[in-house]
This record gives sequence, C-alpha cells and structure tokens, in this order.
Amino acid sequence: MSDWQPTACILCECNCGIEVQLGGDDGRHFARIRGDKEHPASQGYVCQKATRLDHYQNGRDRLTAPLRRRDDGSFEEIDWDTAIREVAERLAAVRDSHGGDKIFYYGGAGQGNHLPAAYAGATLHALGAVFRSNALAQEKTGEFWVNAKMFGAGTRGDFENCQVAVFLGKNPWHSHGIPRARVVLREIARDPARTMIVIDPRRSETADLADTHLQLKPGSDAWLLAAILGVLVQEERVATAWVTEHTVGLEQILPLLHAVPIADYSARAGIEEDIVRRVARTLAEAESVAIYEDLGVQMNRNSTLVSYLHRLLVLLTGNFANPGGQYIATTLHPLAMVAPKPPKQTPVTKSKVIAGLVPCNVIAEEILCDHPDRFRAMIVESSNPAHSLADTRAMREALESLDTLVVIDVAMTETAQLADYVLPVPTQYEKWEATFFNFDFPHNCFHLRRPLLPPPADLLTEPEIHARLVESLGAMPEQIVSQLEQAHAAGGRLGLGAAFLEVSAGAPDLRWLASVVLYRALGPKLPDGSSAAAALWGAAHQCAQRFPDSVRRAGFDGKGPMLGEQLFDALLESASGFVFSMDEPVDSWSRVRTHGGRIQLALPELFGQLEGLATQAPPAATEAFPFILSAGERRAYTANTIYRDPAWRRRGTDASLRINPADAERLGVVDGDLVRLSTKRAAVEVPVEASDRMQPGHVSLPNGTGLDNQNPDGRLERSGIAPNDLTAAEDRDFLAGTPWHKSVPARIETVA
Ligand SMILES: Nc1nc2c(c(=O)[nH]1)N[C@H]1C(S)=C(S)[C@@H](COP(=O)(O)OP(=O)(O)OC[C@H]3O[C@@H](n4cnc5c(=O)[nH]c(N)nc54)[C@H](O)[C@@H]3O)O[C@H]1N2
Ligand SMILES: Nc1nc2c(c(=O)[nH]1)N[C@H]1C(S)=C(S)[C@@H](COP(=O)(O)OP(=O)(O)OC[C@H]3O[C@@H](n4cnc5c(=O)[nH]c(N)nc54)[C@H](O)[C@@H]3O)O[C@H]1N2
Ligand code: SF4
Ligand SMILES: [Mo]
Repeated sequence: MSDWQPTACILCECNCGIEVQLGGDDGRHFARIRGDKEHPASQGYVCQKATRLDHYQNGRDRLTAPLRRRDDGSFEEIDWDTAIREVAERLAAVRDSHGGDKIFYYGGAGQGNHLPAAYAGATLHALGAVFRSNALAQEKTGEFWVNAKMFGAGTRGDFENCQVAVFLGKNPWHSHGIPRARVVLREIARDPARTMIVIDPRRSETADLADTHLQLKPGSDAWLLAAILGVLVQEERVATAWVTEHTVGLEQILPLLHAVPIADYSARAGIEEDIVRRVARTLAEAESVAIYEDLGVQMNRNSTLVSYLHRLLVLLTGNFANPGGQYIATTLHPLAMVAPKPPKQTPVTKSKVIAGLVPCNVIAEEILCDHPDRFRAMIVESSNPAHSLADTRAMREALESLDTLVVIDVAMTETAQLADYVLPVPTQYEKWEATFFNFDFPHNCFHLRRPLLPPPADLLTEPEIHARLVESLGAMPEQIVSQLEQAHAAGGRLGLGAAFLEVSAGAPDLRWLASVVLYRALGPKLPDGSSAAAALWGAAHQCAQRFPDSVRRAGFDGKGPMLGEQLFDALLESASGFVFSMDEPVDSWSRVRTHGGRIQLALPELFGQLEGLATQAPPAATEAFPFILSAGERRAYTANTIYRDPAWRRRGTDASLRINPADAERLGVVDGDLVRLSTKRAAVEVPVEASDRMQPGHVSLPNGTGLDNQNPDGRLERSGIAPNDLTAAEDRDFLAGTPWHKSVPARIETVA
C-alpha cells in the first residue's frame, strides 16, 4: 500500500481534509481513508460518507474517451482533436446564426470542484454566451438577493462562538455546512450556557440535540418567523440603539410587524403562542445569535420572504459583526463565475437573473418554445440537471430538443445520456482541484488539492478543455500570451504581473479570458504540473489587496504585490490547506456595501408578500393530496449524484419514503412495503419506512437516489426513486424562482 496522501472529501461544501492510502490490485483503489489532522478547518474530522470515496474514484459509469452521438442515437468514441474542433464548430454555428446569447451554460462546479468555473467564463466569452446557471439558482438565489439588498454581501453565522444557535430548515447533523458540524452541535448541546433552537417539521437528528424544537407544519415558516418578529416589536424587545446606529429603514418595517397577529400566525404554523413568545425573548436577550437557513426553507413556500425575515431577526436583535453573530467572510476566489454579466431578465419567461444566474425552474421553459430568443445550445459541466432539477420529464424533453448539448463530466450521467458530445475529465483525485466554499470565521482557509494518481486514460482537465475551446474558436490572444511568457522569463511572476496590468489597460476583454491566458502563459511554469492553479494567482493578489489586514493577521508580511505572491506560494505549497485570513468580528462592517455602510432593513419588494400572509395559509391536506411530501432529504447515505453506485449506500432504508407510524398503520403498510406515491406531476412506487421523526401528514424522500446506471450490456438500470420525477417546475418562488420541493402535495396508496 502507498503512503498516506492528503486531499479532501468532495461530498459536501465542508470539503474536510482527508488522507488516502492507495491499494487494491491495480494500486488505484482507495484502500484506507482517514481525516487529515493537518487540515486547518476540519482538523481530522470526517463523517461516515467520506470513507466510501472509492465508490467515486472507481465509480459506476466512468467515461474514458470523448463521445459523439450518431444519427441512430448511439455514441461513438472520437479523438480529442475531433471533439474539440466539432464542439467549437457546432457552438460557433449557433452563435453565428442565432447569436451567442442562445448558448446556455449550466454548472461549472460541484461540491468539491470549482476550478472548472474559474475557466469556463473564457469559453462563454469566446462564444458570446451570457446566460448561465447552476444549482445555486434552485436553492440560494433568494438568500443572495436579500443579502445583496440588505448588506451588499453574503452573511454567515458564527456557530463556534454563538450563545444561541438557530437551525432553520437545516439539519447539519447529516448535511453539515459548518466545519466539524457534529462536534460543534454536541458542544452547544452540552453547554448549559448555550441554547440550540431547531425549526423543522421533522424531528431531525439535529433536533434531537436541541433545547427547543419548533416542530412547525411543513411550509409554514413565514408565519412562524413573522410571529417571532411580531413579538420582538410588540413587546418592545428590539435592540433599538444598535438598529438606529447601524441600519436604515426601521420606520418602514415597524408598522408591518406591529400588525402581525401573533396568536393567529403561531397557530397557523402549529406552534403554541407561549413557545413563540419564549423563543423571541430568548433571541432578544441572547449575547449572540447565529442562524443558518437551508433547503427546508429555501426550497419552500415564501422562500425569499423567509430569507428576509431571517435577516430581520438577526438585525432587530443586533446580531451582526458581534462575536458569535453573523459575519461577512473574506474570499480568496469568488464563488460567482468570472464571466460577462447577463441581462437582468431571462429572454423568454422574463424571470429575474440573480447573481448572474437564470432560475433553474425556468430553464426548460426557456428552451421548450418557439420564441426567437430561446436557448438553442447548452454546455453542462459538472452537473446533472436531467436528474437534479424540478420536473425531470420537462427537463429531459428540453435537453433533447436542443440543437447541441455538450456535457463535461467524469461519468455517463442522466444528462450525458442526452448529449450530442460528452467530454470526459479526470476525477477530482486525478488532477489539481479546489473549491471556493471558503466562508469560515475567524480564520478562513483555502485548500488546493494535489492529484493522488494519474487518470486511467487520455483525459483532459477542464482548464485544458476550456483553453483548447477558446483556441479553436480563434479567441485566444496568442500575442498577449507570448508577451506574458517573455515577461515571466525576464522577471518571474512579479514581472508577469506588471506586464499583465500593462496589457490589460489596452484590452478590456482580457479579464474574461484571463484564466485561460494565465493557464497558457503561467501554468506551465508552476511546480509539479499545477498549471490548473494559474487562475488562482490573480485571485490571491486580489485577496491580498482587498483584505490586507486579515491576510497579515494570518501570518503573511509581504509588502505591496509580495503579499499576494506569498499567499499564492502558500496555496501551492500547503498540501493540507492553509489559513489565508484571520478576522475580527468588526471587520464585517468594512464589507457592508449598502448605504454608506448602513444595513438596509426595508425591502419593499417583499412587503406585499409579508402582508399577504394574513390572507394565505400554509399548504394543507386536501382530499386529492392528503400528504405533504419533502422531496430530497439529506440522510446518512445520500450525496447528491456524486456517488453513482447504489451499493455505496449500505443502509437500504436511506432510499425509502419515511412516514409517521400512525399514518403507516392507517394505510396498513409496514417497513419495506411498496406504496404508490402520486403528485400532480407523476406517480412512483417506493418502499416505506415508518419513522416517529415524521409528523402525521408529512412524508419525506431522500435526494440523489434513482440514478440510471449502465449495465455491462449497455442497458440502463434504475435504482430507487428520482425525486424530481414528482416535482413541478411552476411551483416556485415568485421572486427568485426557487422550487417548492420541500412541500409537494402528495397522495399515498397501497399496491397489491
Ligand atoms: N448527507 C448529505 N449531506 C449533504 C448533501 C447530501 O446530498 N447528503 N448535500 C449537500 C447540499 S448540496 C446541500 S444544499 C445541503 C442541504 O442541507 P439541508 O438543507 O440541511 O438538507 P435537507 O435534508 O434537504 O433539508 C433540511 C431540513 O429541512 C427540513 N424541512 C422540510 N420541510 C421543511 C419546512 O417546511 N420548514 C422547515 N423549517 N424545515 C423543513 C427537513 O426535514 C430537513 O431536516 O446539504 C449538503 N450536505
Ligand atoms: N427534488 C430535489 N432536487 C434537488 C435537491 C433536493 O433537495 N430535492 N437538492 C438540490 C441541490 S441543493 C443541489 S446542490 C443539486 C445538485 O445537483 P447537481 O448540481 O446537478 O450536481 P450533483 O448531483 O452534485 O452532481 C455533480 C456532477 O458532477 C460530476 N463530477 C464529479 N466530479 C467531477 C469533476 O471533477 N469534473 C466534472 N466535470 N464533473 C464531475 C458528477 O459525475 C455529477 O454528474 O441537486 C438539487 N436537486
Ligand atoms: S462533512 Fe462528511 S461529506 Fe462533508 S466534506 Fe466532511 S467528510 Fe465529506
Ligand atoms: Mo445544494
């Protein structure tokens, strides 16, 4: 067996540091995996899912050569030169006859690999493509919109240090999202001076540890949060001095919150008024409160409103830029793709484009029509929208109707099966990779991972694919590349930096092509084949310029451009990741970008929805659909569609429909029985599992199940339920367009 090699788990945004020993017959298997104690964020922590990573590295449906679809629908292998040339020609033809804005880009990153997104912007620019999206636009765009309006930046809660922790539609025990989640949760639960509040219709594993579990009715969060805010205002518990000093707009929201009927809204959420009042007082009196909202509310009714009410709770109790409250993190590389800005609205449905992203729930509609501005071609990279987006039937139909679909992936996914060209890449353990999910506080970390083993075949990395596509499209500024090479030969990276600034002045487009230009000019000079890190060089300099004090506190002392150089060196050399910045809570103030550094409390775009709660009701049982289905729960053995082999899931019940025991009894079903689960969109058969975690009337399906694996004879075989067969794209937030997956009206019938 080989030595332990450091890398990271790629299954969730935490990207815990791990160490791997290779072994097996061919030396290509992950024989042993353990947490990496040297990793500055995870410190040796891992959850049970990471030990199965061989199911990814040596996974089902692996691609080993570029594929082209034949007229009869089957695929044939082609060489890379043909693949790159034909993909470039087909996309250029769409651009030339219909305009580059008809080419739509989806993905660019998964839970563990964000370098594709750092390079893909260059391809988009070369094609004149502007519209793009990814999974963030089916979960986080409502939250992004609210944060942008209120703070001009993203906020996170400091759960290591908070006195009161609130998890709102978030189950960190299984889904993580904060480093060393289970350790942090246990610490809060054990400490009598700290309080944990969980808002979840299900008694989640996190709720087991909570001091207070608000087991509300599914989809009723807006009423509950409005009631809590109503208490703060009506009992005069608002941190008025703090709010007056730091925010604007209080006078606009006070009347709305004075008008909230607390008893009525508490009842609509299914929570006793006394408990709602007690929770509001706990939040008002706490030294610090950190709140984490996630899919339970973001994929649900009134989601953007809930994101807003969440921020009002934080702010009316003065919990921003205080120790243990919310903060704005430093960034080494932005999460958003570096690409030309799209228009504010989508071409066909005129939906709001937030953070540069088209709402996922309108993508099929933007394709399946005869509108002259419809999307006609698509590049999908590191994503599986034919499985992960709402309404799979419509999504598949849309993908099939495209003039050209190009998929860049490691595996033959449900989306790749529909492609015209499939471009295979090395796994995340066969190349240099990194993620931009770096939001930690007070110390923020970055981890550039080294390859553990070479790819099994002639595969190109994403940076190489994008560089070649740009070249094939004739858009690579070759002269600038050679100027930069010469500058590097004469003056190293500092010389290259000076030359880059000089040429940028005369070439405004260069910023969009910078990644591939640096990949060609600087990449080959970087150590150990780390050319994919070239795009991070500029990012390290920007980080040093934007956050010099935080970077210095992390132990870097260079002057001028040397600070950025030091950061980049540390990035290349720290095989287990490194701390690039060290913050103080007050640093968040310098990152607020609204109203002269004051936070904007009033978002009039949402006032109508807030007032509208009075005349609406949370989703309720009807005769046709007596159950509310949450389609896509994170469980012990789910991991999006990153693991394609169902055998990785050793606990079979992780793929079943969970139902309250009394409901199961009423239906006359026991664990393992198949039931017919119907929504307005479709019906499927699924095994049930009775669970007292579920409240009566609420049922839950896992996420990531129901993949179509290829059998050795080429036939596809489905295992489990694909949740988006059951969901409908039109059930979405009025503002952000995010789906209502967590409260789908459903019916359950027994099957013979
Ligand atoms: N094990 C595992 N971990 C993962 C992933 C995975 O696939 N598997 N995926 C990762 C990704 S991509 C993401 S985005 C995160 C998501 O992480 P989470 O958002 O924590 O995951 P979910 O289980 O989808 O939803 C969280 C909770 O919302 C609750 N919920 C359902 N309906 C409602 C409601 O009406 N109101 C409220 N308040 N809560 C409700 C559910 O009962 C559930 O406990 O997880 C990440 N981590
Ligand atoms: N109904 C319902 N639907 C949901 C959810 C839900 O809760 N309910 N959750 C949603 C959420 S929050 C998310 S984030 C999405 C996730 O859905 P997607 O964003 O579509 O992505 P993943 O399922 O994470 O799949 C990642 C893809 O990347 C590929 N891949 C792995 N490594 C590499 C690599 O190195 N390079 C390239 N190019 N590709 C690679 C994998 O083979 C896989 O195809 O699912 C969403 N869908
Ligand atoms: S928390 Fe678990 S799934 Fe997430 S990165 Fe760490 S080991 Fe992987
Ligand atoms: Mo996600």
